[in-house]
Amino acid sequence: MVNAGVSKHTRGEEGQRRKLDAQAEKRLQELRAMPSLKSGPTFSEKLKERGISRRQFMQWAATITAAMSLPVTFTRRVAEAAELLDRIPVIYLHMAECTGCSESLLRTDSPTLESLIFDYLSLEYHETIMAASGWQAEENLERAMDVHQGKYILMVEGAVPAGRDSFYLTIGPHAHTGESIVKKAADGAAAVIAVGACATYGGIQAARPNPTNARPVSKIISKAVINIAGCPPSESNIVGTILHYILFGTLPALDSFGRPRWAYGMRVHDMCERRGRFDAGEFVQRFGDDGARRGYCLYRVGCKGPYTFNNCAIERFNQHTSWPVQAGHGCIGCSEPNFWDTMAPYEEPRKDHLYSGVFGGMGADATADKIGIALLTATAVGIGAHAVYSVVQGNFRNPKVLDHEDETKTSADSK
Ligand code: FSX
Ligand code: SF4
Ligand code: F3S
Repeated sequence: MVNAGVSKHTRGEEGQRRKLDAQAEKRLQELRAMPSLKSGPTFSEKLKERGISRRQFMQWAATITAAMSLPVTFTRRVAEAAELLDRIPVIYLHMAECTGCSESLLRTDSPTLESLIFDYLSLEYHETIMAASGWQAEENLERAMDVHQGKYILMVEGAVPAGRDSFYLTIGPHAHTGESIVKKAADGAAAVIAVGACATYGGIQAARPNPTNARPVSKIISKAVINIAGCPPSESNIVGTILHYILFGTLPALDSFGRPRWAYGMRVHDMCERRGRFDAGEFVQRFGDDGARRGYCLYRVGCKGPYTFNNCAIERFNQHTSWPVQAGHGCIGCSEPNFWDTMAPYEEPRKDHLYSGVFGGMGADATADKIGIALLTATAVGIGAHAVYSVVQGNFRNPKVLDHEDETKTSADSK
């Protein structure tokens, strides 16, 4: 009986894999038939220029394939999708933000494959890196929206200040408002991606008292928005999301806060290298104490990893070298809605917060202080094996991004 059940399940998984494979192959065929939108070196030439071997590139493709919860057999397709990135135009807008999201991707002393891939994208408009300014820049944006109507990916970094009278944040010589630019650009977009905490949930601009009435992109437009959360998000999550769209031509599976499940499906706490310390009850009591030197858990000095969903413990930042907890500070919950308000104070535990949807409503502090390994390791169940089932999204509506009246909730509550 058990064997019959397993084989039925395996057959279902195999059928799902074949369906995805066929979807990816159909999409790749369409992309191959499209002309390159870029002049200059080909992808292979760019790899060579930067001293990256084909083997290194394929290793990277295998890693990002696994990160996206795709079966390893998709590696070749993911690699080809990267090589065909220059077929899909991208318009990248900046609203109210610090540009840290672009910096996360671009400012490395030895460029990663992620930054090479970003460079290879057909970026039709990106204020930080384009040469044009003033009238010419505005014309470039208008032309890109016109020529690529209905085909481009719109990426937006930053919150959209809607003001009290919709006249905050004007950009360019015609003083168009940020809000009107985002709306117009979203109208002609094939897909809309919000990059970073500000574009996804409002970020620091929307923190109390939110003087400019800053809004997330999903509250400005009615189209579905893919939210790449984080302040900033990692280069892998930005590039992986673009690659996923290029490969399948559809939205990835999203959680209830619009985040791709492959990147934000797991709690920081469940992938943290200090988790053994947490389970053993070994906590840093003060920054700089002996526990800090020994790499103990940072929960008591405010780590919000137990409430936060992101893959940063695995993907890391700065060419995958480190992440906040590794550097010795707790997670501040930067990929969660309204985290500037909901996760403060950042260097103290949130004593009042309960996991209403996790561990049967058990309090996080009770978990940290009293609960042992058995309960906590149960959360690891469900990673990987069935992830292929949910890599692409069916119907999707923008999530209800929390307003301040809801702000005591985090996404841990809705899991
Ligand atoms: Fe926001 Fe991006 Fe934080 Fe900054 O621009 S997500 S403030 S790191 O960079 O939008
Ligand atoms: Fe890691 Fe923070 Fe969880 Fe401790 S509380 S195990 S430092 S994520
Ligand atoms: Fe952000 Fe926490 Fe990761 S602060 S980068 S979600 S460790």
